[in-house]
Order: sequence, then structure tokens, then C-alpha cells
Amino acid sequence: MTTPNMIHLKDYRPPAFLVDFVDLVFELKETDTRVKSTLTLRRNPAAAPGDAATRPPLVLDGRDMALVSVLMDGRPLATEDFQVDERSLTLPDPPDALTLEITTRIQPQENRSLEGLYRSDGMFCTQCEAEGFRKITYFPDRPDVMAAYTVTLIADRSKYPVLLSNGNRVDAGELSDGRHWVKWEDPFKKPCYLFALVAGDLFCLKDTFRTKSGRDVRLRIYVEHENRDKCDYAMQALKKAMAWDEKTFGLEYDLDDYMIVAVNDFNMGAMENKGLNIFNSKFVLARQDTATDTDFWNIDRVIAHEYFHNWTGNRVTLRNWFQLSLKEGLTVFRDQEFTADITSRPVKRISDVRTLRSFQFPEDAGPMAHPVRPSAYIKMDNFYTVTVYEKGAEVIRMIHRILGPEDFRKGMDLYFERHDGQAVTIEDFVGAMADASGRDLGQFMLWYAQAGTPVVTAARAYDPVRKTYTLTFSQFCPPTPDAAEKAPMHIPVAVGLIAPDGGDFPLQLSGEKTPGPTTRVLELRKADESFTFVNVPAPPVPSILRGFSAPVKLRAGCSDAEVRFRFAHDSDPFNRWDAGQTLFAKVILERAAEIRAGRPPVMDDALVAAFRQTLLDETEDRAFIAHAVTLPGEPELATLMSESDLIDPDAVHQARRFVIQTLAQTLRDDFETVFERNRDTGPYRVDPVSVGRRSLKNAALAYLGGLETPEAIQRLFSEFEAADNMTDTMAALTILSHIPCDERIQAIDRFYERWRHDVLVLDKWFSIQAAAQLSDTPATVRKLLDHPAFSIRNPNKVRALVGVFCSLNPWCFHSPTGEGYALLADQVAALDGFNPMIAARMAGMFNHWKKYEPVRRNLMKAQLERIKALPNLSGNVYEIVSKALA
Ligand code: 0A1
Ligand code: ZN
Repeated sequence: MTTPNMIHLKDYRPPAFLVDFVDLVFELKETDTRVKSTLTLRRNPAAAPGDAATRPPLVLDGRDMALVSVLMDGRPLATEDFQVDERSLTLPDPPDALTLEITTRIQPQENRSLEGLYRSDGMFCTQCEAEGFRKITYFPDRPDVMAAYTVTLIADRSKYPVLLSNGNRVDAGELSDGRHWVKWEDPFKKPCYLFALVAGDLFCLKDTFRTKSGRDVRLRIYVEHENRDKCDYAMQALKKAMAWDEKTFGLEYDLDDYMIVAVNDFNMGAMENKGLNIFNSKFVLARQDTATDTDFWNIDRVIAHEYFHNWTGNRVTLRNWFQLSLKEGLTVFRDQEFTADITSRPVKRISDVRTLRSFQFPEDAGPMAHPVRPSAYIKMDNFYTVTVYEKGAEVIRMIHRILGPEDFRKGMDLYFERHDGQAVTIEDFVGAMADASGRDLGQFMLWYAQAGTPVVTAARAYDPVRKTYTLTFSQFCPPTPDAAEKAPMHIPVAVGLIAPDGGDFPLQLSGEKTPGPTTRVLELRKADESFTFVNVPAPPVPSILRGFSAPVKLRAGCSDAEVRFRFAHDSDPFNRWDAGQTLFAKVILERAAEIRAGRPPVMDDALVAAFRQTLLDETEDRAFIAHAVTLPGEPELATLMSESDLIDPDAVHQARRFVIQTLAQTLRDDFETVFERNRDTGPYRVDPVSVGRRSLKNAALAYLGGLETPEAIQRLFSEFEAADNMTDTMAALTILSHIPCDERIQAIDRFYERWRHDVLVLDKWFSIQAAAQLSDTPATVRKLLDHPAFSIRNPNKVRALVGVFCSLNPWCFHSPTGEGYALLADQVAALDGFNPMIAARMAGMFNHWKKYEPVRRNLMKAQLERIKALPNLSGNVYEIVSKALA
């Protein structure tokens, strides 16, 4: 194959033509949809004009469709006046202002890529971000071309009674042949990636929201009729998000209608199309018996995320795709804050950092490492990453921390005041923050330009005579494929000093007249830097990087005793949790080393004591305790192991199991106590207290189940049978799924029988089996690929079975037989023919092959080479595997 083209940020040029108005008419038919697009275009005054000979042509993007006709200013174009190829339609010498009427034909029924216009179950829907609009009609498909749209949808009335597009419904009518039509108008200029349409026979849940200025917004959630009783929670989530954005950022909704449609076939989580969000049904549909606590909170999170995009993404959009984190990092930060406010702030922080460390840190240390603002891509779809989203949110969080909440809010206000209605860059955002606060964020911009996770080392010195305490930091950012040398960054490090009695010392930096608060943000800017605190009466235990104030790896050089002390006393809940994780990881990796050396592992008694103290702490939030007694997962442990050694998934797995079982045996009575104490007999509710109780109860159950005794198995089975909600059902079933026994098989079968008609619940059924830590899991997953309820066309199914197996069950995926690897490569090959985006996501699971011991490394390499040699490989997969192999 020919090597696909790289697109570079440095090559960005403003568009040669702007589009002011777009009128679209869709005649929707399953196999042959006709799209008539009327564009009002003019030369962009801001683009390089060129002279008569070099005036840029008008190039419209388009692919996978048939061109029926092109009219310019009402007259058919002669064939010599334009060119069409696989990727574009070009008018070499158009006038400075023109209208084009372009008619195309597309085949939604055949579209399995789930971008552009496609069918999901019985409905039509669209997905245009990033570059799907070009599969609908010829258009300058780039986010800096913003236009006002009118859209008319024509379809069979009985099959498609509901016809939706962006903005306001302005007109409708009947046709004589059983078809009807609806016309929509979106008054806000938008890039074409925010265009959407939906047609189907759908149930509609209605509500209203009164905005702070007193306008009533009509809220609508559209779902398939069978799901009508599963959308109430999503509606409440939407109203919470709308109220929160008004209160927190003063941002009000701008249209009279807000619509959400749930579809089963969707490549990502959801999409923020103006006024018409399209959602993966997994983030809309929930009932206590079908969805877990995590599912409910994910609905809050994703509904809020898409709603928040209306300002951060839609009203102010991107100049080019390199700026993706401008909308995504900022919107993730906003949804994180929302969740923190409606649930528990410390627990939310802990779970976000868990995600960051388990997925983003490895990405930043692997072949796909890229800055929060990438500088080049082959396929933009490959850059919807944890780096752009989650690290991007961390970068915003650091600005928030450096400026403080008031100045951050002023910066947001200034950003909207300056840029509403524009397509802008990350510089514009950071510039507004700098100007509103008077802070210099010049060096801070490196966070957007440098890939890799910085390592911050802290050394300390206490002077008992002067009563001073000096912290000396050094920072180093490891090389990544894009750059060997990195400059020092501007890193906010929140610090506290813990007194011997467990309380915090007030902090007074040398040069300050009076002591300040007990947590201070130190701003590192140099490779090496010291900060001295005065009036420190006794040697403290330092608590560094409180609240995980920067996405770095901290090396604080603390003794085990100091870390245990922080695990018991740190007033910062994040650092308290983190101290526990540090202890657990160390203990597990030491046991792994013993196992590899052929020595029997031995448990650390001090750790057991510290664990017990936390487990039984009744003063703390239960959700926090549940996190604090949950050991780091195998993926995170593998990453830690890779920092000093090659990864041995067997040793990691055995060591972690050994620690779990030892804790379970030693603290059995305590786990029983915690389990009983947190049984909730009241009605199911999704408030933070109830969720916390359930999570701690189920954490205790997991340890007790780990004993694998007949009584433990019986208990799990009866918990599974008795559960009145999906959280408890899944908790018991998950624990049982790792134990080879008849009850396991029975429970899995019963679950299937009960839920065989619910596609979303069946995803859980697939995931449970894919995540089971049993030696025959690779074979089971193979078999499940042929199960009638599995469909490789449905991304949720692929993620539930293949994705979960490869990313959440490393011990089985990395089976030294290589069956897991072959299975993944087969699926990549099968997917690439029709859904390259999902194929590339799956291919990315091989990214860390070089970090594994030689047997596995070679097996993975062979599969990567096999994929790379496939005929007609997509650009998406090519980009991933060629980087992995480089
Ligand atoms: N903007 C969406 C994410 C998204 C990206 C691409 C998609 O299709 C390929 C769909 C959704 C968000 O951040 O929620
Ligand atoms: Zn987003």
C-alpha cells in the first residue's frame, strides 16, 4: 500500500472559501438517500488572495457517494468546469461569490463505519465529528468553516414519524405518497461536524427547564419504544447539568429545544451536535435492575459533558483538529467538577487519577505518545485519546489551581466575551486566562506541546536549630518518539507538612511574615528548585502533590513507615488514598519478584495492620474507604513493573492474588463486620451515601469471595440471586466469575436467560466472561465471538467482549500461548474492512508490546506485522501499527 499522508499543524492555512448558508434537503431511503445541498459561498478575505494565476481553487471534501449534479448560480456546470475524484470536488476557477447546488446519493444501509449517515436498528442517524460530513455531501469539511443551516427531512411517515435536526423546527407537511417532511433551522453558525439528523419511530420523554433568565427550554429524550421506562434518570441528569452550568459558570442554554437521541450503534460515548445530541444508548438508558451505580454516574457525566459542549465546543469552536483539547480537555474538566459537586469530590478525584495512571500514563510512555495538542496525524479519529481528553483536563485543572477559582472564572468569562461565535486556538483560551488573572502562562504552554509524563523528585532537609524545612525538587520529562529533549515545565505542586501528631503544620515560606494555610501550591519552573519553610517546630512528614495537583510521577523518597503514617493521617484524602496505593503496589511487586525468583511470597505484617485500620475507620466516607482498600489493578501494576523491568503478567497476577487472599484470610472477621455493617435494606437509591455503602459492602464481599471456600461460593450465589439492583448483581457475579465452580456457570446462565432481550445488559454478560481470570478465558472469548447475541458490527459488543478481555484481563490476554494475541489480531482484521475507527482502537491494545518479556513481546510483534501486511489496510490502523512497530 502507499503510505497515507500526514497532516501537520504547521501547515494550517485559513480556508480559501467561507460558507455563509447551507440548505440541505434529505430524501431518506434505506438504500438510496438523495441529498441536495445549496451552499452560499464567498472567498475568504482572511485567506492568501493570490494573483489571477495563483488564486486558490474551491475544493470541497467528499467520499463514498455518487454525484448526481452540480449547479452554479442556478446553472448546471459543464464537465470541464469541475473535477471530482475519490476525495473531493474541485472548481478550479470559481467567482468570488457563488451558490452551488450539489445533489448526491448515498447508501445509509451499507454504511457500517458509523460515520456519516447510517442506520442503527430501525432508524437513520448521523455522526459527523471529526470528518464524517464529507460522507453526506461535498463540503469544506473543517471546523473553521462555520455556517447557518436549514435542513428539510423527507421520509415515509409510518416508518419515520420522528424527523429531527439541529435548531428549531420551523415547518412541516405531508406528501401525497405517504411521506412527510419537517424543516429545521439552526440560527447559530456552526462547523459541519456539529450537523445531525435523526429519523425513526421513537418514544419521546418530555420535560422543561426554566433558565436563569426565565426562558422555558423544551427538553426531549428520544429512545426506542421498548426503552421508554429507562430514560428518567437521564432527564434528571440533564436538568442538573443545566442548573450547574448556570450557577458555576453563568452559562445559559441558547435554543428553545434540547434533544437527546439514544442509538445502539455508536463508535464513541456521545456527540454534542447543536441542539440534537446523539448518544450511545449506554449513556442514556438505566433502571435500577439494568444499570449499576457506575452506569448511573456515567449517565450524569456524559449527559453533562455533551451539554457543557454547547458553550465549550459549539458556541466557541476549534480552528483546526489539532486544537481538539481546547474543547475536550476543558469540557472534561467541567464534567469532572460537576460530578465532584453532585457526588464526592475526593472520591471523584481518586477515580479520575486511577484512570489517568492506568491508561494515560502508559499512552504517554508508548509509541502513540503525543502532546495534549498533537502536531501531526494521519487520521484524526486516532487522536480522541486519554491524552487529549484526560490529560487535557489535568492541564485545565492546573490552570484552575494556579489562578484560583475566582480568576479562573474571570478567565472563562473573558474567553466567551472575546470568542463567542469563533473558531479559535488553545492560545486564545490560555491568553484569556492570562489576561484575566495577570499571570504569565508562557512557560505553561509547554504542557500543550511536550508529550511524556514528567517525573518530579523531591528531597527534604530539616534544620533542627533554625527550625527550617527545605524541599528541593527536580523535574525531568522522559524522551518520547516525537522529541528527545524536553524543557522544564511550570508545575503546580500542592504541599502540606504533617506534624508528628498527625495534624498539619501551618505553612510559612521563608520571606513571609505570617504562616498561611496548611496546604500551599509551590510553582516549579526550573529543572531544580528549592523552597524553605520556616517555624517548623519538629521534623514533619511531607505530603506532596496533594489532590494530584499535576499529572506527574512523584518520587518523594519516603520510607515505608512514613507512607504508612500518611495512609493513616494525611488530611488530604487523595494523598491518603495514594499512600495506601503506594504501599500496596510495593508489596505486590515485591511478591512478584519473589515468585519470579522461585521463592514463596511472604506477607508484610505492617501493611496488614495499616490496611485493617483503614478498613475499619468509621469516621470516613465509605466510598473513600472502598477505594482505599482496593488494590491497584493488574494493568496499573504492569505499568509500574515496566518502569524497572520487563512486564511478566503471570507474576503480577499471582502476586496480586496472593496479597488479596492473605488479606482475606487474616482479616476475615473484619471483612464480615464491614459487609454486615454496610448492608442496606432500604429502597435502592443512587445518592452518594447509598452508593458508598454498596461499594464498601461489595469490596468486602470481593475479599471474602477471594477465599473461594464452598461457603464463600454459596454466599456469592445467594447474593447474586437476592440482589434487587444491578450493582449488587454484578458485584456478586463478577466475584463468582473468577472461581471455577458450578455456581458460576449457573449464575452466568441465569443472567443470560433473564436479560437475553436487553442488548445493553447483555454487554455486561459478555464483559463478565471476558474479564474472568480463568485459564480457559481466551477460549471462552473465542466461542463468544460466535454467540448469536454477539455482533462485530456493534461497537459496544466489540468493546464489551474484545476490549474488556484485552485491556482489563491482562493475565489472560497475555497468555503465553499467544491465543489472546491471535484473537485480537483476527478481530482487527475483521473490523478494518468496515469500521476502521474501532479497528484502530483495538489495534492499539498491542501498543505496549516492547515492555513485555521476550516470549510475549515476540508473539505480539508477529501479530502486529501480520496486521500491517493486510491488504487494503485503513489509514487508521496503519497509523497505529506502524507507530507501534517503529
Ligand atoms: N465530541 C464527542 C466525542 C466523539 C468523537 C468522535 C465521534 O465519532 C467518531 C463521536 C463522538 C465527545 O467528546 O463527547
Ligand atoms: Zn467531548
